[in-house]
Amino acid sequence: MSLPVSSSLRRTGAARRFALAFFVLGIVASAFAAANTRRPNVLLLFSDDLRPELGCYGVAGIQTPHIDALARRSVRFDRAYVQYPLCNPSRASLLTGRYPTATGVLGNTEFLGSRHPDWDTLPMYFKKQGYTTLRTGKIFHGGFDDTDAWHEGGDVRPLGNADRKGSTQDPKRSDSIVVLDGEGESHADYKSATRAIEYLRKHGRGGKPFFIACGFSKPHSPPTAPKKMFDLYDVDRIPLPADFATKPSVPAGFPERSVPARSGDLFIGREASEREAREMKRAYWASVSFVDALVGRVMAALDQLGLADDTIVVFWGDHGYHLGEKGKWSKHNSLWDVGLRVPYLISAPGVSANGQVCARVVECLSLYPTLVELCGLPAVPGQDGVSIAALLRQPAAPWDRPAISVTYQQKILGRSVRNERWHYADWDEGRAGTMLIDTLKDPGERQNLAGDAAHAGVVAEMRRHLQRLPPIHAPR
Ligand SMILES: [Ca+2]
Repeated sequence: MSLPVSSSLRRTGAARRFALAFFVLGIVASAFAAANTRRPNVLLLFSDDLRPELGCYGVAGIQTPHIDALARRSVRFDRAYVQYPLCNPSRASLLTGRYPTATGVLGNTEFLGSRHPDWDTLPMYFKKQGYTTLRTGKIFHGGFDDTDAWHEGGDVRPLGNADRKGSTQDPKRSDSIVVLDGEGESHADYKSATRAIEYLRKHGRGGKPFFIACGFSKPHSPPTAPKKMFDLYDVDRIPLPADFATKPSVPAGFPERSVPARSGDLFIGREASEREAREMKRAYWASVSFVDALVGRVMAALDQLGLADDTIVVFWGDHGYHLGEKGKWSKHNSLWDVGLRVPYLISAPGVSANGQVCARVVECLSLYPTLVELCGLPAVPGQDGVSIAALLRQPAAPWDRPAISVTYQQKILGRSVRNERWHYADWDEGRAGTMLIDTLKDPGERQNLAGDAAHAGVVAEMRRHLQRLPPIHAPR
């Protein structure tokens, strides 16, 4: 009677020894695997006030060979929309994965950190997850920084990690054109690229993966570039938009609020003749080509150091921009397509369908959860953005999540919702105007269909999507 028990015990003992051996082997194997499957590095390249004015986005005549080359090794999102057409709110949204109404950062004077000290910004989260986090140039809005999020490059003397009063912009300076010598070595953006390259050399093969964020301040006003970049373009061949006007002009049938009366960056408080407009747009193009050359320097270093296969690269513009469309020369409070649509390239080696174009509408607050998924990190709860990693694998996969964007001016909330066909916007929930555009038939956004009874169902559907917009966060 005892034999079976004994036998059973012996078997159990053997099983235990096996299990122990497998357990030990498992630990060794997973440690080995961990050593050989280091998390991917991340390289973020931001450009300030850059709409998709790039060769890879189909703009004829502009010269952006390096960003075009990056697009060929990325998925290029053709319909990527920011959540607010202004630096600080757009960046605060992207760097938290939350809508601007949730961040409460709705202008250039509010500091994210004072509103949500408990949230981990994108670099802070990667730092906590074991990354070496390195900043150079403009990532948060100028003067604001999540100082503690960076191992190196955090702004040790932030102008104000507190809300600011009033604007610091000098209209006269903003409105001028700046020509640099040589390759633009004297400019802060050139130095930002140099520092990013130094980070790659120093940390590229370190014990920990790196998270490098390199933010260029151009083509933000004043348009600035080396002379050689201006020489790329003949001013007489610079195209102006079909709805060019010499001053901000609300198209017939659209709400007054859709085009603010004053441009905020260029031609501030003055009219633009066609000649001046072409010269200014040429300067913007030169400034874009300057950024393109700097992107080329950083990418060349990434390749030369043999880091490209281990590094996710993202290229992003922080909001759209009017270059004379509807007579406007800035981004401020624009819910138009040109105000919200941006370049958005993601290159994830081994994952993304590189070289393909994704025509799905995506929101830029997708970046944080997307990087978290691509790097195999634990998901962050409470975010509004969702990962678009699935679209990196299959750019044509079904996707039904329209892009929501907002503005907030004179205590009136403007809201935009955009899908692959329709673009709807309203102000003060419609009390201060609505607009509906069939973007497939009217890409230049010239005809407002919001009042057309035949489109009442579309309006209702688009408004329904706005229900997921959180209420405006009030500071404590
Ligand atoms: Ca900006």
